[in-house]
Amino acid sequence: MGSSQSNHPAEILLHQASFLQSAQRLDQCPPDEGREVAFAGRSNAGKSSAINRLTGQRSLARTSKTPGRTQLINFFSLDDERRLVDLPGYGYAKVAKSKRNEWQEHLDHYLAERQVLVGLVLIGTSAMRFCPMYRLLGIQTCRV
Ligand SMILES: Nc1nc2c(ncn2[C@@H]2O[C@H](COP(=O)(O)OP(=O)(O)OP(=O)(O)O)[C@@H](O)[C@H]2O)c(=O)[nH]1
Ligand SMILES: [Mg+2]
Repeated sequence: MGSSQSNHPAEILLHQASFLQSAQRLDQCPPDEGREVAFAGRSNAGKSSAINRLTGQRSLARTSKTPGRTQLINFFSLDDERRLVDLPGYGYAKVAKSKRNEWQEHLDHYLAERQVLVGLVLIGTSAMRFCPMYRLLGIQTCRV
């Protein structure tokens, strides 16, 4: 991904992303209408950084060296009906176990119930590419 501007429609759309809202639970999410692509992966995998890179906005999604930075479900509007979603990580995070379990439960609900979730980008290390489970599930992997 280069940093130069292009006139590609997808890039124009991504670059106009703006923060919409955060939600702790499914019932606090925006109306279940339109389309969403969410970014998931382990804590500290680089989910928020990937959103910033894609949208060309350095601090749109908050990032940190400390695992467990994103604790809410964060929505970013691309236009009236399309959104990107920054999810809390799963696994290790530098927060109390009870709190972590709580947000993992909300995350599971979002993934299982959200009707407008049309895409899920899994951010991880290159080892993921060779995981038989992903191949079995038909999940496409790529290196960026
Ligand atoms: N070397 C390297 N570091 C990265 C990359 N992407 C993100 N980081 C760094 O990894 C750390 C975590 O990045 P985040 O984007 O906050 O990760 P996250 O998956 O959103 O983390 P949580 O919100 O805590 O789940 C930050 O210090 C980033 O600067 C990458 O591609 N390469
Ligand atoms: Mg994050």
